[in-house]
Amino acid sequence: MQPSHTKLDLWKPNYLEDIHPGREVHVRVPSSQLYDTKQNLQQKKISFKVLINDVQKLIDEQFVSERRHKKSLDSFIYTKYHPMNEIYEWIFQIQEAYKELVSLYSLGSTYEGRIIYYFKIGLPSNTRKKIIWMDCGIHAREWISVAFCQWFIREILNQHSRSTRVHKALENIDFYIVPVLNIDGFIYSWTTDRLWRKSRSSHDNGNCYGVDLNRNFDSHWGTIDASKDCRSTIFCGTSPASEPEVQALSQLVNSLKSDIVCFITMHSYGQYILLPYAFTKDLPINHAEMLSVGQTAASKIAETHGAQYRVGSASHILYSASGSSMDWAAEKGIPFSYTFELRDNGTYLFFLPEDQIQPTCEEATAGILSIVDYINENHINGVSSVFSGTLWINLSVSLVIGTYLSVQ
Ligand code: 0X9
Ligand code: ZN
Ligand code: ZN
Repeated sequence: MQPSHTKLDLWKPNYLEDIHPGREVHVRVPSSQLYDTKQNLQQKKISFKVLINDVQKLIDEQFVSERRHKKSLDSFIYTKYHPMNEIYEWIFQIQEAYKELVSLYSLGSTYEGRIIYYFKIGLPSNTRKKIIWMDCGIHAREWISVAFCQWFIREILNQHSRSTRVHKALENIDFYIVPVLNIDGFIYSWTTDRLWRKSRSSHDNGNCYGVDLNRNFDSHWGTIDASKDCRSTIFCGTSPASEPEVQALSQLVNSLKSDIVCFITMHSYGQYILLPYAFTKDLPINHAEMLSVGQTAASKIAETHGAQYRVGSASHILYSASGSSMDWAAEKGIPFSYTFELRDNGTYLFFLPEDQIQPTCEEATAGILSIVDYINENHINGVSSVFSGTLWINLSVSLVIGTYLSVQ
């Protein structure tokens, strides 16, 4: 028999050089070569087994079953972690299902060219609205952060018609929410390395990958708790905003700056509500107010399922770090800027079990909605008219009465 010289498709191992005596080899054989190949192997006394009879059939079946199982938004499970393709699908379904409240925009592209989407969520208004910013998934392995953005978005969209509190917020405020910022890293944490933290940009001629996007912002860039070594997990990049993901976020936030009242970035783990500054022990001028609003949020969190969150300036209660988005936002003059470090407190670390997604998201939603309430009532809702006309008179009357009663 003539040996055939058809190229076979090697599946395992990947390289011919890695084929060794005594080890299994998986190979795809074209049907036209099947007879010859079998004869060949038998002659050389190489034992073999057919693993898959018809590869194409299997691919076709999977394709059909995947399409058949394409899930509706109603059946989306918020208490599970979802890979990026499912999150993209979810993003488009949310846009379709809540057209009156939601607009979907592109923030820009990741290093590997994926579109970073953000939602603008709010009710139409004649006056210029204030903005609350939220981003999730800046660190790849912090999966609960990504699950939280999805949960929070569903919550405000569902509650809009049920709760006057959420409805009021959506009248005065537009939420700008980025469900996953570091998409390349997030995907890499699903496919290759569950503990990946950074983005996936290539450095040192492809010898190392990724930048810690929370060290890449233009706030004391590259000074404290940041590395210039691309192998480090806290590599801060080659210059401030060297990364496309950070550039994209910075550009949008800069253009909206005067309307953003609150900037929240979601992380895990440790159970903290962190305040600026992360870089220095100095505090922003409105620190006391930001702290008390944060403390109220922590008490709402504790009321929900008992979880204890610590509140304070990042460099006071955690550690100092340069290049964080929280400091960058605060330095821009955005009045409220927080970093949330979600559950847990050191048991499961980045592997927070799925049965904790619901309590984690419920309590964090309660905390964040208390911040939203506070801002809406004290910094937006008719604040400029409080001291005008009748309101001022009512206020002075009640003050007088109060004084009178207390004198008695
Ligand atoms: O180090 C970070 O970027 C954040 N913590 S995480 O574990 N999610 O990576 C904290 C950022 C806030 N700043 C400081 N703690 N300095
Ligand atoms: Zn409505
Ligand atoms: Zn983080």
